[in-house]
Amino acid sequence: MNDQELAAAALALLRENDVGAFIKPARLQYPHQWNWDAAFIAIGLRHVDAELGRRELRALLRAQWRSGMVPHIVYHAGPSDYFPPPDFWRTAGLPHAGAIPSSGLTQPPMAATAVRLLLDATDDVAGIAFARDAFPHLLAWHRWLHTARDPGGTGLVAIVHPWESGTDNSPRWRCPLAGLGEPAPPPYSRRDQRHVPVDERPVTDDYARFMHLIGLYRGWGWDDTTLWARAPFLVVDVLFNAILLRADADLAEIACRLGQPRDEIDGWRSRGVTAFRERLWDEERGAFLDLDLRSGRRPAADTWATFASLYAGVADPRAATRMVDERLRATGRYAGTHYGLPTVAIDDPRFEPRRYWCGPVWINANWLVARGLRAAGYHDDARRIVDHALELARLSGFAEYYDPRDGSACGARDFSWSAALVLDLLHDPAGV
Ligand code: 2M8
Repeated sequence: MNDQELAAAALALLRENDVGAFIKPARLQYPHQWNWDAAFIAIGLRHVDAELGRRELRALLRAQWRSGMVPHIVYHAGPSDYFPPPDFWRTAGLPHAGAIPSSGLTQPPMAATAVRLLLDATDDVAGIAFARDAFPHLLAWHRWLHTARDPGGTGLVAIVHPWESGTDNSPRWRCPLAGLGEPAPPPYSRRDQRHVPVDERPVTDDYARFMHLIGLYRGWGWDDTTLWARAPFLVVDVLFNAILLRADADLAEIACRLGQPRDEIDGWRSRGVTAFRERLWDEERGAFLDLDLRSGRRPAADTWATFASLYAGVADPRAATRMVDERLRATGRYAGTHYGLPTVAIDDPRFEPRRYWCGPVWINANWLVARGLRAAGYHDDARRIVDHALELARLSGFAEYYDPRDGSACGARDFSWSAALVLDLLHDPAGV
């Protein structure tokens, strides 16, 4: 398949997954709208159908809560056969919630970056009008993140559930989840293993803990102050904060282009960058690591999240060199599998090549890390990771994730952000 055919197949998949109001992440597995999926989808669409990309983000931002939070799942068309259904969350009617049924959690804030990239691609009248409409929503969301999730103004925000990280069952969450003790979830019945093999999805115990946390939080009415004070899972996630810091920079750029003040946003970013370097770098391990605010511990697992610091532009040259030399290029760690970039180091005892966020290659991870490497001057490494993403799509289609040993497809087979980001990589190789 040449580049043109691959791009055509990617666009065709996005059109197939278009349900009218938004593009679903996958045909059977994910029938609703997800937060960071919407941003990745818009990023790819900016090259071929910017208006469809804008529609995607408009639909997401319509679901914003009165508090400013933008939820992680939006049920535009009510329930489906996806679990959890909208009423499981008990968010309806809450004074700080939004008008559209949604989950009570958020997800990595990619949307400001998507709006900025859309604006870069199309700064015509429609493009500017869209950015002008989106800006106050994005500002309110970032403000919510920097206050409700960082009440002390430390510069780093915390997540309250693994689903907020987007990397749901990453081994990074083993310790904080173990800290919950024996899970006591509300009654539930999983439906995520009907279309995807069981060993490619989160294990039963992880899922019980995910539900346990939702049960607690819905009992607290998703109140931000209570969550901050009592959530048993409260973690400063390296990946989430890296995405936020990059998005803060993009939001400041949007403000500038729209003639809006940017001081508040610049303040978030500069506090965040300093805190990220001071509090998340682990000198002994040579990596940026999450911080569990309840136990004060760092994860034992070695995952791709450390490389997100390059994407955020927060890793100084010394940290970047260590991460690249000791990890990214090290055979048996992140190098040496047939296809990169594994999401967990191969020599980590928690590495599982086909299980979801425990090791498989994900196109969005490659996209983020390649952009970061490029920005830090590692052009050849960036190119290698981009080439792997494109090869995987050619070999196994737009899968949700891929086995790094042989490139075979895992998870859902018709996954929108894989298609959208392949489109982006094909159209904007210089972007990475
Ligand atoms: C996955 O998460 C959902 C729950 O939010 C699930 O497993 O049902 C994650 O990969 C997440 O990052 C992604 O946004 C979502 C939809 O693609 O699926």
